[in-house]
Amino acid sequence: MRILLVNPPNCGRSIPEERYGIDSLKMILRGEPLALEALAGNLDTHDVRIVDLKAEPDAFQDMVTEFRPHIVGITGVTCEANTMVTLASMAKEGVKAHVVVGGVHASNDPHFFNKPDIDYIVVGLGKQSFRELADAIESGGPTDTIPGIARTNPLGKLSFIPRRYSTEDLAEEKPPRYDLVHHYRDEYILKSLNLNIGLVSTAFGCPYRCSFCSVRNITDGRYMTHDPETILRDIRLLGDIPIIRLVDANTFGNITHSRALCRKIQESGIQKGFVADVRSDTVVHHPDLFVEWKKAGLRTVIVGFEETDDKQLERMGKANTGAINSEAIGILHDIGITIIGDFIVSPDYDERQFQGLRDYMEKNPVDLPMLSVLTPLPGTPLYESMKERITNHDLDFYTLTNAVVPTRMDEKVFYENYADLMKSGHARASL
Ligand code: B12
Repeated sequence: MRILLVNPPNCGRSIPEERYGIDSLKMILRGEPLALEALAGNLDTHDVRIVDLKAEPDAFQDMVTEFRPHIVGITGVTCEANTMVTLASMAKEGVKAHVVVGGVHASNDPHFFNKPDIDYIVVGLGKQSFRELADAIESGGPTDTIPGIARTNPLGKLSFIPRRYSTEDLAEEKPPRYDLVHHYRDEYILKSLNLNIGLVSTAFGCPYRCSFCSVRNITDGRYMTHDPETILRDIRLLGDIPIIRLVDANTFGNITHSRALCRKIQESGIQKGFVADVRSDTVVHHPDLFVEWKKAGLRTVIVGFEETDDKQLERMGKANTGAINSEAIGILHDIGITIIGDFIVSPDYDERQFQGLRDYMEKNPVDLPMLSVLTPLPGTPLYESMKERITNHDLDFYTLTNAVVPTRMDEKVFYENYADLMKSGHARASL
């Protein structure tokens, strides 16, 4: 069967830009669609293509007309969900393909996609389940008994058999089809260094339960790792690309695995610059691991500091403290690993709290601070606790740079503070 996998274009709307002309917050981000490459890897008996609309925004219609896919699979995060539905309608109009959606939003809020132009919703890890679905469609077998896959039922309720995710769902023996995006490679650049960047998965899910995070539902709370040999294979498949982003929600969630992977990379002689997500308490409890990883090529870590105040961290279920965050910054500076620090600004912030964050960032400088606005993403515990307060339900605004509940401060002043803080952080950026 011909299967077309679709990465939506950069989408999302910006309140600060639309209402107040503050255009410095809108993010245009690009990276290869690893989810689609991974899915394609396990569809090896089918004819698969990937269209990346972030790299080539107008290519969808022509690709559908020319390739005439039997199945169109669309991925997407929450701010892309409306666009995914539009793409589904365009696919149905064009070729009457079976339309399948999957990814972060589908895993967290499958009911959103229970719509006429969508046929199947894949919840959670899809490398194995999508393969089962494609094979069933091809053979005319039953498609409503595959765990983790919902057949849409727009006039009624959505029901499906939950999937018990296991390492089988990782289908490790089938590598991602990096070759399918070869023609987009020049678009996948780490802007600050003007270097090509490639994505590799080492782990899925996360052992922690932060209330704002939507990674949990992708594995139903399980944390699973790829075998170090699989990871080495994937790094090698990316050829001479100098920077490798390990895309996991938590690359160092299993210390034994992290040590084994680090050793393997060192022994292999692979010379790359690695970027990975890490918790600050992992750095504080295992500084020697980061000394070794630095030798293996780890140049930058992305750390979710989130908040400066312990009570707020506790409310977020972060299981961490401000003191540990500060200690980790010191350790990483000493080792010489650069830090991208994620902080979350609450719509409830007042002048004093903005100033508190400004002061914290002065005292504990990171190389690139990234600030997002606390957003109750559907499917998360945070959503359940904030849903009564939400006044903006248009998912186009769920980019993590908009307040979807009323701000405590005057809205314009809130965004001015937010933009100002981001700007001053970026002015000193030194990645
Ligand atoms: C790499 C990445 C990106 C890249 C590339 C994404 C792309 N497709 O082009 C870039 C840099 C472009 C990006 C952009 C953004 N991202 Co991003 N990104 C990630 C990251 C780090 C890894 C995703 C990944 O590749 N995982 C590896 C693959 C193999 O796993 P997977 O995606 O889960 O895919 C599996 C299943 O979900 C499923 N599946 C996925 N898609 C499909 C499709 C079909 C048809 C099927 C059947 C199955 C299926 O099967 C896959 C294999 O098992 C995640 C964090 C994380 N660790 O998940 C955040 C994450 C997905 N991003 C996030 C966000 C918010 C954004 C941005 C809005 C920017 C921001 N403010 O952070 C923008 C959105 C773009 C836009 N403006 O329109 C959030 C999403 C939260 C949400 N609910 O919306 C995440 C979870 C991080 C976070 N902050 O919590 N991102």
